[in-house]
Amino acid sequence: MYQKHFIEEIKTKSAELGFDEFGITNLENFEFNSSKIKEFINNNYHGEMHWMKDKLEIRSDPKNIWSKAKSAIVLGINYGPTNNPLKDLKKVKRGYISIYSRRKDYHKIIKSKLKVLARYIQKIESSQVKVFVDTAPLMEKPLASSAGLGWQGKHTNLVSRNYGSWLFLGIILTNIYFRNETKIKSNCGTCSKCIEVCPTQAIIKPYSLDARRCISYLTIEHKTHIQKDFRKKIGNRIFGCDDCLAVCPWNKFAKKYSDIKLSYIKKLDMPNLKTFLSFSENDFIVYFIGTPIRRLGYNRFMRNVLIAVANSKDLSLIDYVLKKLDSRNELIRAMAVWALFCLNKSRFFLEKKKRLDLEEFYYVRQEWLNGEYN
Ligand code: B12
Ligand code: SF4
Repeated sequence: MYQKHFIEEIKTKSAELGFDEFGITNLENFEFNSSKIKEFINNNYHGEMHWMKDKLEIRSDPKNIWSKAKSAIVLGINYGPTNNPLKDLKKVKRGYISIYSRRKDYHKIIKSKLKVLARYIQKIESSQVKVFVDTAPLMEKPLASSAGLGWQGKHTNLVSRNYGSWLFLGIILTNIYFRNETKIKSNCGTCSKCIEVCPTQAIIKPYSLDARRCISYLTIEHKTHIQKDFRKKIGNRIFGCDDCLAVCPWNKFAKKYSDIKLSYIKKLDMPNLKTFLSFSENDFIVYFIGTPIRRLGYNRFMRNVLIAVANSKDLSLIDYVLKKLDSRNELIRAMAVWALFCLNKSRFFLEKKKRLDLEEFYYVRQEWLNGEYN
């Protein structure tokens, strides 16, 4: 009875702080998830995210990150968009930034709220707590599912009855033992919209994502060249992808308003590709300061912009692309070659004559050489 009252108090405080979803789970019965993450790593689905492999043992059981942990208090914040983001993908002269990143970095906002809630819990009951958002080796989605916030959809993200697929997650681990609240069973049924919509077929079967194929991974985590097969499918997406979330029928029940929307940054809502092409490294830093895009770094950002430019069919961008052929960074140079090839073949061959013999870098040379066969 006491525990029920205690949980109600934490729930009320979490709502006051702006959290939309709340649940508690103890850390028992995690074996299924441990075996699945091992399978994920064995299949190399993590690609260049070596930190996932390096911390596999810790990540595979929440008790490994903190041996005293007995339960997880799981919080969710709705970041559902007011419009259907799939429509933005048709605006090919503009860059698509995924919905979660069109705002101040959510990590900081959620972490500060978690800390306030953690201190509140400690005031009620003397206990130890640790807070986590995203970056620690902890499997947040399975914890959210077992705390009753929703279920892991076939796209692998957590789906909530109240907010659909648009929820950020945050975790407080505590040494207090809680009995488990009711877990929600999967409500995906026969639906497979997220699997079908994925442009790169990254969801290779229900509940299983090969991150190496995921546009979110390719544009955010992948540090080197992006394979040619994926470039057209990336379209105008320059940071992340929302297709599998946006198509989920459970979004129609999603409530729209959330506290985190207060930090929405209007200029990140479908900005012009032309503006970005003329950015210097310093312009990039100033423009994206305090947003998740800043962490991408200038070179990868420009790599992504040039892929979107290649797909834009906007011939007015050619002069900007030509300038990028002189970039000192080979990642940028390579994608400038590709963009030129896509926008204007005759100019491509003209530039190739002048530049190929002078080019030292293997990947850039490949772009000049392979262009002919596309
Ligand atoms: C690595 C990572 C990525 C990688 C890999 C994604 C992935 N699906 O693994 C990449 C870069 C691709 C990525 C992309 C995105 N991410 Co991300 N990411 C993470 C991170 C850091 C770890 C995820 C992880 O552990 N993956 C490993 C796999 C093996 O675990 P899993 O996905 O839970 O897999 C389970 C299922 O496969 C399941 N399973 C397998 N078979 C079966 C069968 C059945 C029947 C069932 C029920 C389950 C099941 O078992 C596995 C273990 O439970 C988390 C934060 C965190 N610390 O947890 C954020 C996190 C998952 N990302 C998040 C977000 C928002 C995104 C993006 C939407 C961002 C964007 N717009 O671009 C996309 C979504 C892409 C997608 N469809 O997953 C949110 C998701 C919130 C939510 N509502 O679920 C998180 C939780 C961050 C946060 N704190 O809010 N991400
Ligand atoms: S789109 Fe369909 S299959 Fe995918 S998560 Fe939503 S309900 Fe489940």
